[in-house]
Amino acid sequence: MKKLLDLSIPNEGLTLQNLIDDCAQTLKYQVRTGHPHFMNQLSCGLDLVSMAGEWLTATANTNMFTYEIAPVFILMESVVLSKMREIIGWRGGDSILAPGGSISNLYAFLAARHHMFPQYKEKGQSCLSGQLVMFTSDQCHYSVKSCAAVCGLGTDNCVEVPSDERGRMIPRELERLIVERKSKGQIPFFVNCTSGTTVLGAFDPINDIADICEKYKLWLHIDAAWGGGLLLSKKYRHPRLSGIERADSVTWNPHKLMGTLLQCSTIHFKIDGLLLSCNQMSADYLFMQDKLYDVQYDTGDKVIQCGRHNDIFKLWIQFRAKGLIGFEKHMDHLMEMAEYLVERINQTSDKFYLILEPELVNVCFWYIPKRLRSMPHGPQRIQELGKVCPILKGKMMEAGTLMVGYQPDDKRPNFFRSIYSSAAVNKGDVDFMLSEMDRLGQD
Ligand code: ABU
Repeated sequence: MKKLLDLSIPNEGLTLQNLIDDCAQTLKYQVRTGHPHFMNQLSCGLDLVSMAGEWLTATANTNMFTYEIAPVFILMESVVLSKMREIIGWRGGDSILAPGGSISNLYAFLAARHHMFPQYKEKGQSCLSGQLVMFTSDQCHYSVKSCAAVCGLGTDNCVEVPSDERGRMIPRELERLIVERKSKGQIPFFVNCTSGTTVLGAFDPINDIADICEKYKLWLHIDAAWGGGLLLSKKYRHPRLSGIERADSVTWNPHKLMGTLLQCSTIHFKIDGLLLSCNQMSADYLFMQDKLYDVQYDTGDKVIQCGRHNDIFKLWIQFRAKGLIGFEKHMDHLMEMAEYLVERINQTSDKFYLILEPELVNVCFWYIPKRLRSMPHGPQRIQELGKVCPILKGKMMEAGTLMVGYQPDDKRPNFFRSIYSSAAVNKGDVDFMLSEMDRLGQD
């Protein structure tokens, strides 16, 4: 790529034609993540309405910290986030758009600590009588553990709770580990429950985890960055997200299942006012209290950033275009495509091996090349199937016809994980994926 591209910075500015050529080169060599045969990441596809929204956003080119320079967008944010909280099952509360799910999870951590130990903001560690401890499943997104590193707990105090064979947190293990840490004089305060794990797409059992949080008075955060979109589907919301209204905070990324353009991540709180009291620094050059308007609309003082990108217009315009009914159809379509893939894998079980029945659009499987088809399925074949994944993925990338991700987990060597989060994917694309993998993987 370095040989193909001229990325140098010239002394003198280039001509318009040069710039147009630069644009063409850039798109020519960039991976087409909007193509229905891109199934590599949780965010796939290109929603045209949301893309138009991004263009308008760029044209307006404003900062989201004060109402005075972003009045329409600030009001839009308030309406959309309030609707999302209503869909979660809350009345009231507060929310903010953050730069990605990891930062949304960090906001949850900060708000939880502030709520439980309000003096922490001013006094830091000295206000605590022991070591704070947080809990999450061993399948969670790595950003949860990163909160422990970034916020001074240390990753040893982010306790990994074992999960079952489907990748769901085991509640009795959570309780055992809470009791164990308490008996050491430590202070459990935060539990992260994942709704849609990154690799297997598993949903931790919310109600069982919420019962434990209530019993031990712990903050319940739900990382539904990935699975949150299913809140919009009556058919698929339950039982996966049943009990979500019991959470104290919820991360939900529209840039994943909802297909909003990157990036668009939301964090929601049941308690209103917490974001402000936790993060407010009252910078007097931005957040003057004697302004013409109601200064609660200056959202900049609720966040740990100063400048904040406008991520709302592309989501709002998408909601306007689809309506809640359109989004429900979108979710049902994605789930139906994943179900169709499972059906096709089961029909061609000589060539493909389904690892588990998915709860979400993550379908995890192995491709079985000819030489391994007669070998009995067991540890030896699994090792060999794991070795096939990087080779076959390399062939996909060289051919430029398909992109499907692979990874190992704690129970198995490499396996493929295909993702349907693009509304453009249809049954023909699912069939193509299987036939193309078979074509490229023949030898
Ligand atoms: N934030 C998780 C994204 C990982 C993925 O797209 O596979």
